[in-house]
Amino acid sequence: MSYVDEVIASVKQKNAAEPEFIQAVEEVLESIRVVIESDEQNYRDLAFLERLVEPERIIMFRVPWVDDNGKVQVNRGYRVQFNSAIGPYKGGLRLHPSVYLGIIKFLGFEQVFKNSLTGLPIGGGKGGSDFNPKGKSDNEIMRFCQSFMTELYRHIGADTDVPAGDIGVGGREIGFLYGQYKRITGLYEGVLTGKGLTYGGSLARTQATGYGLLYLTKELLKINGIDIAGKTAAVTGAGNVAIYAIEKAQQMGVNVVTCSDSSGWIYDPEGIDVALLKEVKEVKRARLTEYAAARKSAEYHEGKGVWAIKTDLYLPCATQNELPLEGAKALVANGTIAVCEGANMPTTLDATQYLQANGVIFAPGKAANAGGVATSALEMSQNSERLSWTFEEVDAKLEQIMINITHNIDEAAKKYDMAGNYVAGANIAGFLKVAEAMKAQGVV
Ligand code: NDP
Ligand code: 2IT
Repeated sequence: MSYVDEVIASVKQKNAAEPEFIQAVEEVLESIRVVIESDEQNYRDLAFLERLVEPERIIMFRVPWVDDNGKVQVNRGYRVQFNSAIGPYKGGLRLHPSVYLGIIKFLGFEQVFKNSLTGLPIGGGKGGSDFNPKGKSDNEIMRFCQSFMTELYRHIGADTDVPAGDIGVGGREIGFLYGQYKRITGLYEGVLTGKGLTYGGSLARTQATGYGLLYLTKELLKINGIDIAGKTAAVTGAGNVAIYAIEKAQQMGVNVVTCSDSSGWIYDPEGIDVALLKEVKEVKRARLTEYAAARKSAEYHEGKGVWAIKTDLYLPCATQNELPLEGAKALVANGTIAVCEGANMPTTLDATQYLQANGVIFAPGKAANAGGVATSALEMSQNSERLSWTFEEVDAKLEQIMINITHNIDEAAKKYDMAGNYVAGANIAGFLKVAEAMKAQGVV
């Protein structure tokens, strides 16, 4: 059996109850097969892939807190410190009832290659909890965050591990987490990113993932001889990534006609009203039914199915495995030009293969959504030098980083005779830097 196949088999056996982690590993290892097989004995002697797929450290802990009725609640907290070969662990915290170890491991594994692609010195990690923020009061959120940090603080630091936001963690949660870290340690340091602007946050971090997605999408279309202006797009999700993807797409002259949340989705042929969407989601923290109620041109549909709408671009920005094979078939039938992932692993493996086999330009999340973590790294730089850059300065750096990523994944795919396969390009380009650093640092 080839070395890659052996390691895939062993990952499946050892992590049988973690399908998302297996999915992420299988995709990466299949892509880098060509690199590994060019020097198989050496990689095998170094047990290189076994080390790549094993987190450096997994931290799991109890998070007890008291709800508004005085009842004690207990959640499970996680931090997976996956790989520190090229920098301190860096990656978000997710608060969602679906969180279990397999989700955090898949996200941490993806983060290793994504962070490498940014060209900045950040390793990969991820954390979170099965806590459900929906319907909780601000005080309940604060008590949860304080309890979570009361354990997490001892494992993180500005030069060791720097968490940030992800699903269910935005500015409010980062503020509560930061306050508790500072209270316990007495340190005023860049231990978290996505902070508020009055206490060390970076301008443009809020917008960065969504804006970055569009910078990459525009450049990728350009490489393929297509102008983004005048195109139509479907976006899924209605959170941080989706909102700022819609905003930037509109600035580029794209008509975005959909968005969604976990209850249903909006079709608004006149174009999503971003100001209204921000009011509903960022201010009221309400459901999309409120958007539909306030907007005449909008239709509301229960459940899933955004892929039924015919558009040129499809930008999934909600969660993992939201786009199944059935959706990919609908997109191909509708003549979709490109699918660029704002979320982490939103497309199932069979759907990805179907899209690629049918000529759809496909940008994987680890490249397309890297603008968020890249701007987090810019926030770390600003914290280290105790200065803040202007919005324009950060945004210009973000745009250049996304353009560089686009060309790097394109060139890596070409170099390994897989022109146009940006999944392979991203995995190979991300892997090579991590691999070189790991080899240089010996068996650790
Ligand atoms: P938010 O919490 O701000 O928004 C998440 C959105 O996705 C909400 O509209 C939510 O709906 C929907 N959603 C979440 N879970 C599900 C689910 N199981 N089924 C259907 N819809 C769901 O998170 P973000 O916008 O920050 O994150 C979105 C995606 O982007 C995630 O995959 C995240 O990992 C990824 N990402 C985020 C980055 C960031 O900087 N924030 C950076 C890079 C990637 P509802 O409110 O109803 O739950
Ligand atoms: O998936 C991701 O890249 C994020 N949630 C952002 C991580 C970060 O450290 O900014």
